[in-house]
This record gives sequence, structure tokens and C-alpha cells, in this order.
Amino acid sequence: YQTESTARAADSGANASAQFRERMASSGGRPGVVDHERVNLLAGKAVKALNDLIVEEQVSYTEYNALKAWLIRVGEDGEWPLFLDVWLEHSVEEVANAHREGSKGTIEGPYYIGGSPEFASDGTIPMRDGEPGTPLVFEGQVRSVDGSPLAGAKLELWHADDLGFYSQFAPDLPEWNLRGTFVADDDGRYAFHTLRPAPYQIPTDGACGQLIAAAGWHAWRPAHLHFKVSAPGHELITTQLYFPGDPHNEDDIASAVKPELMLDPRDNPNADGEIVSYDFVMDPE
Ligand code: MBD
Ligand code: FE
Repeated sequence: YQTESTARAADSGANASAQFRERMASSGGRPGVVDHERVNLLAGKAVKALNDLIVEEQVSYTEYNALKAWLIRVGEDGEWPLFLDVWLEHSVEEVANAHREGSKGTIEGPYYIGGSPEFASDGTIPMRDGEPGTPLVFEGQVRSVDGSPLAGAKLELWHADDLGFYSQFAPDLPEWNLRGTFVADDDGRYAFHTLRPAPYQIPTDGACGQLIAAAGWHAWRPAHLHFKVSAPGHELITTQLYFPGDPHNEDDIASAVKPELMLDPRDNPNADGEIVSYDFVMDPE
């Protein structure tokens, strides 16, 4: 699929920024409600932390201007969603979900889109003819923390293609490629078909890539499947699942891997490819 080689960081960044704005607008961002005390505290501490760093590390005007130029570029490339989700979201997620007893969550990242096509529990995620990748059957059950099955729970799945591109954030992919919603059966069970994703590099040709190169870091995330799991009366789970043996499970650029999120795929005895079982346990609201 040669078209994907024309993907540019600034395009996926612009799409991610637009998507975020749209979601904020439609999910009731409350204009006019500002907690001045909280802003004073948080903005004050953030500014102080940076000032302390400047003095402690004797930051020069050359470095200060390099930072200014880079921050301007983050905006121009639309990479604020990428930057924030890669380097800060994992801490926000940790704080938000510390109280949960059910399945672990992790960060959402910048590439979720709601409203993907819906399928019964044995469906196949939308993909192109000849979509590259190992077939993967994903089966399991959604339960409440008390063990009761959650009939009709919804599993929204999204992941990158074999070259590391997400539909709606790279050019020339079908709108819902590798994005689908699966509805669990009356016993909370599901078994649907997708592909095993490949290891993934965040865009290297934008501002975030520039930072990574300048710092001598790497841009890799381990191969991952993104999920949002929802059921009435229960807290939404936003999570990602990973594959054992991936070299980047230990050094994910987005710090979003947890031991509980590791899958255990095996050869599928009934079909080409692999099969994996994973259950989701949901906290009541
Ligand atoms: C991704 O695919 C992703 O999952 C995260 C967290 C950040 C950037 C790209
Ligand atoms: Fe991702």
C-alpha cells in the first residue's frame, strides 16, 4: 500500500487536533466554569518547576530559544495531542483509575474515534482485501467485579495497520479500517476477528520526532490493540493490550505498558493465525 508512504506527521497531527476539538465541543466542555484556585495552584507549580529547572541546570539563551522554536513547531504540526498523550497521559490515567478493582486501563492516545461500525460478537473488524498481518481471533467475557456476566457490553477496538498507520489519521485508508465495535452476547462473551498489530513508531518527521532525535531517544511503542469497553452502570475501561516478546514492552515511549495488559496468544487450532483469550472485569459506577 504505497499510498501510506505519503503520510506526514503534520497531517496526522492536524487530524488529531481537529478530532480532539470536536470531541471537547460535543461532550459538554463547560465554558465559563473556571476553578481559579485550582488553576492558580497547578499553573503556579508548573511554572515554578520550570524556573527551578532553568536555574538548576543553568539554561542558556540558546537553549531557551531552541525551546521556544520547538514549542511553536509543536503547535504548527498539530502535535500537542501526540506530545501530551505520549509523555503525560500515563500519569493522568494512573491518578484517574487508582480506585478501580476491575481490569487495568491505560492511556487512550491520540487516535480514538467513536462510532465505529458495530458487529455481533463473532464479527470481523473492517479491513482491506489482502490486509497484511497474522489473523487473530480475540475471545473472552465481560463481567462485573462480582463475577456476573455483562450481556450486551460493547468492545470498541482500534489499532494500527502493519505499517503503523491508523485510519482517519493517514491518507488513503478506508474510513473505518481496523476500527470496529463488538457487542458481547447474552453471557457477556465475544469472539471476533482482527489482525495481530505490528510494533509502532510515533511520527518521526514532526516536532515530537525532532525532540526524540535531539535527545537520542527512540520513537517506538510495542505492538498494541486499543480498547474501550463499556456496559450500563459500569465505569468505562480505556485500555491497550500487548504481546509477549515485543522488544518495546520494556521501553515504550508512552510508558503505557503494565504486566496485567499482556496477552498470551497461541496458534489457532481451527484456522490460520492465532487465538487469544482476555476477559474484562468492570467496576460498577
Ligand atoms: C499511538 O498509537 C498511541 O497508542 C499512543 C499512546 C501515542 C501515540 C500513538
Ligand atoms: Fe496506538
